[in-house]
Amino acid sequence: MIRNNWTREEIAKIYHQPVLELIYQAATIHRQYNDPNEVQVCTLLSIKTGGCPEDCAYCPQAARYQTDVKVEKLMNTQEVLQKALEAKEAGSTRFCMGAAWREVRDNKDFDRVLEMVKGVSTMGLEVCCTLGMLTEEQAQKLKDAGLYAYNHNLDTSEEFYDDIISTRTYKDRLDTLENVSKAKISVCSGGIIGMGEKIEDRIGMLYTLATLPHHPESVPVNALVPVEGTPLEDQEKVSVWEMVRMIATARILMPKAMVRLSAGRVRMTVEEQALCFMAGANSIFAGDKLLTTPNPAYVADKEMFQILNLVPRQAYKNELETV
Ligand code: SAM
Ligand code: DTB
Ligand code: SF4
Repeated sequence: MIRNNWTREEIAKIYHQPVLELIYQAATIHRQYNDPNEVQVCTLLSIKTGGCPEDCAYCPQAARYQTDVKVEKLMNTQEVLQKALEAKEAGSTRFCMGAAWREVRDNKDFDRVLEMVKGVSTMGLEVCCTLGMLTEEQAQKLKDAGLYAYNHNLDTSEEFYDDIISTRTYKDRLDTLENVSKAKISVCSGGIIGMGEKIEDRIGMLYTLATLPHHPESVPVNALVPVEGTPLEDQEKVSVWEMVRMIATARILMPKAMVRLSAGRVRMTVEEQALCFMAGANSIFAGDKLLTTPNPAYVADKEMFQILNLVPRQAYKNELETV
């Protein structure tokens, strides 16, 4: 049964179970709704890097922090389409283009992004974008160009949000998600752990996601990648058990969502990632770079799929199942 009326108390109870019980419960629910051997392989590309006016404390692309990220203007459409083709040939079924923007503006750059979306969608890949805040009209334009999904993370709980970002509000984030939904674009929204938040904040974020009118179709769970020069550069690594609890709880609350084991895999062993898949994660980002930070190499992930007997998930599977 899919529920949108979870309470924080219920979520806390799920989250705080003995960890093996939690994994078992999540794994059981996972099997009822998804093929547990299937993991979607996605590729990220930063189409416009760095120089962002926002102050997200975790982000190496914020202009105000001194990091190693080199500012680059919006890529050419042809170059992006070439990258998408390479991703497809390497086995990805979803291609996500990220821009270090506060929000989309109605200008030539946006027109170019619409061109990219058109091109990638004709390749049969699930096309996703993450471009910052969107209006309803902009969401509709993206939809018309063939956009399948839009990523816009809540990042953390409403209460902790102000400690991480001051240049926009939690409500702004939720408004963008609503605009995306209204345009009938698949919603991808999750967050980051390891930023110094309390467990209640993790529960708070899951509460907001799981009580939206419709659960996001996709929920990325990121472990903070601490980057030198950002305010969070010295944050300690989160334990794999914290990742597992977060993934398992997301899986139990939102049984049909794609739960994505996102940033942070470079610091995890195959055994640790296996626990995450057991707990209900069913997607990874592949390729040796996320947007600006390192990620495991294709060959390492290929080997992991072989060891764990995982099979890559086909594109648009949800759509195919509902027709
Ligand atoms: N600028 C757009 C925005 O903020 O919505 C899109 C790109 S932004 C880089 C996409 C997401 O990446 C952020 O919401 C955040 O959750 C994640 N992210 C950024 N830096 C990260 C880091 N150092 N570690 C983990 N996740 C990170
Ligand atoms: C998400 O939740 N994680 C991905 C994707 N959505 C866009 C991005 C992770 C970025 C990690 C930091 C970097 O590589 O710049
Ligand atoms: Fe800009 Fe997005 Fe990074 Fe925030 S997360 S600084 S909005 S690129």
